[in-house]
Amino acid sequence: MCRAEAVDWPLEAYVDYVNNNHDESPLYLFDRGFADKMNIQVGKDVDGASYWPPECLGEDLFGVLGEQRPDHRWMIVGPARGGSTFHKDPNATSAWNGVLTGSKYWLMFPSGPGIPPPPGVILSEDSSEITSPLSIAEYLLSFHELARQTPGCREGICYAGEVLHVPSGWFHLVLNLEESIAITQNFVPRAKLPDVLQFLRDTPDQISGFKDDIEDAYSLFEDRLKDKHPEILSKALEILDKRSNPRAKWEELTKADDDGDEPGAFSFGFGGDDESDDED
Ligand SMILES: O=C(O)CCC(=O)C(=O)O
Ligand SMILES: [Fe+2]
Repeated sequence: MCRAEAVDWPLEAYVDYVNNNHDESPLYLFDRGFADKMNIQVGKDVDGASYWPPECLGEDLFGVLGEQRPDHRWMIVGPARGGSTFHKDPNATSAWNGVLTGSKYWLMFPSGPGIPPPPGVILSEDSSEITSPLSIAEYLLSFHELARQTPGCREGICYAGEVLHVPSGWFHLVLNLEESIAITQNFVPRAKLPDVLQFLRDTPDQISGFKDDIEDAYSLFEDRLKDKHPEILSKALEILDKRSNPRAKWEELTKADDDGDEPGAFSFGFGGDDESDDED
């Protein structure tokens, strides 16, 4: 059986559907259990592994959660015209998406404080809901031109053998240009740890993909990091602290330095140990 949207189908039935449908928005297969079902081993150090995450993307700090990590990998299969409407990936994770067969068109926008959502995408007040009532085809017909002229817009096509990085927080829309099979995996790189911690801590009602018995994902993640990567954790918490308390950042920039300036004397924070590595 495989999972296509809300329905479990025998794989043959889905393949039959892919080969014979003319739907404008075809059902998309998104199966998180594919590795077990197909007996595929994943991971560079795993015997007989079929694939592993691209090493250039760095570590995956959700790895500290072991079996308790939220859902993080999917096989994605669908016919031409299928795809994903605008969304951000869950829990402020980053992702990579490797195309095995076919090709996909990507339309992406960075996000950050003060950056509005892409044209035609409306967020609820707390940003928890994305209202994009249009199908991919309707979106592209009505908003594609405007989207392409919007600052920050990135677009491109990935063909078989190519892998795309989706940075944490970026909006993306994906369209299969032909029948495609892809594998995607979500991860937490060090540079985005503050974002993930902030998401888990401040928007617990938006957390998704954890098993039901995990009630406090933030504390679980923080405890595991404290145990396994205490320095990475404390650096991330320091960045978070400055974000939630801009005054602390200002005081750091203006505090007396060690070479005898008067307390309160202004000094520029160049070369300081600030958020400068909170970037990709
Ligand atoms: O349709 C695709 O391949 C993109 C999937 C995606 O964005 C996701 O899994 O979050
Ligand atoms: Fe995504």
